[in-house]
Amino acid sequence: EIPQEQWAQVVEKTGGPPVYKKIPVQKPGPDEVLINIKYSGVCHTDLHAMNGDWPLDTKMPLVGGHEGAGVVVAKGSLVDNIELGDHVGIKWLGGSCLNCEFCMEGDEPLCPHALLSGYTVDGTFQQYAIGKAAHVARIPKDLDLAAVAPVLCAGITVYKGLKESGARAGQYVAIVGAGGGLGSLALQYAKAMGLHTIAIDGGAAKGEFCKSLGASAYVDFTTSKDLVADVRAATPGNVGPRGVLLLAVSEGPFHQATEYVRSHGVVVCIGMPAGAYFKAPVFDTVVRMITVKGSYVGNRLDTLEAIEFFRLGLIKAPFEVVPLSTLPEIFEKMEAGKIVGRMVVDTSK
Ligand code: 8ID
Ligand code: ZN
Repeated sequence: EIPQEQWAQVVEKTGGPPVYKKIPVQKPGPDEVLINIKYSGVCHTDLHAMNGDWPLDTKMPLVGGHEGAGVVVAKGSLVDNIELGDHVGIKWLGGSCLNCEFCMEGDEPLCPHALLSGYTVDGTFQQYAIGKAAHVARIPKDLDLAAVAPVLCAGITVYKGLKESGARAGQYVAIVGAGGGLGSLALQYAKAMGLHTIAIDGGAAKGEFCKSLGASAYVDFTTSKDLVADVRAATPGNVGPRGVLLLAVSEGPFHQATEYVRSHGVVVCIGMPAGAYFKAPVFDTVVRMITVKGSYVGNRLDTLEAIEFFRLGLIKAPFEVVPLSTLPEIFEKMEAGKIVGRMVVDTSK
């Protein structure tokens, strides 16, 4: 029984706050499914979207959210590979044309016609969300939907970022913003991939948390007197990490990364602080052969692989489940950098 109306968190103007209210349930188009979202992770991107931080407009009013896990309750006439009752997830990349050069190459996040869940189309901070059948993530039925939700953006993104770093088993990677949502999953994926991690974040609580997730060292940016030296000192021979995953929502760490990354290492930009620029010294970049690159979510195969790591029990990053109605408070805690790991909302409350 699909209701006519449902609860949702709706951003009605840039800057927010989101308004908890009843809105109509949409009907799926021919190539779409309607999903009863049970749980959704809350990503810092949702806060950037509400605040209008980026040079890309959101739809407005907007239902945010792009880490939604739930059950298919209706489908369009062209959908023949998904059944009612299947468990699926809505991720950041809601849809793409599947015909352009980027889609053909498996780079669908780069598709010029990409639909962005919770940004250019309504997302998962509602009880019933629409997903394109070609792009929803398949979730095996025995998985806990609350626990798997953060994998749908944070997990896919950091798994892809670690692959883009080129680091191999036995090598060191620095995870900047390691105590946050993406960071806590990055520590777990890195460990599962055989990589050693140096966690960088602020405060003792996040330090203990990062260590509990397997970080070989923790550097506290709020107390370190020489962060570059401390990060290097955490690698054998003080040469610095092979890869750096920049997940912090702050510009400063981007510049530090080019200083401590190992020569011939790779700096991967993932966090997107508002209005930030990345400045790297040309001399060092050349003579130390440093690579700087961006990494943007992941494709459908990255999605499948990231979920498979989770299914195998290799990813257990802590999360806290709270009612969907409390989203404004989650955003306040996030803004203050006070969330350890990921918050997941239960759409039934
Ligand atoms: O595809 C992508 N590239 C992608 C996908 C998903 C998310 C990018 N993102 C972006 C988000 O939009 C956001 O800008 O990644 C960033 C991190 O998202 P998140 O993990 O959801 O945010 P969080 O949970 O708030 O964690 C951020 C952490 O950074 C730490 C904070 O303490 C927090 O733990 N941090 C900050 I702020 N400044 C720091 C610093 N100077 C820092 N850690 C180390 N050094
Ligand atoms: Zn996200």
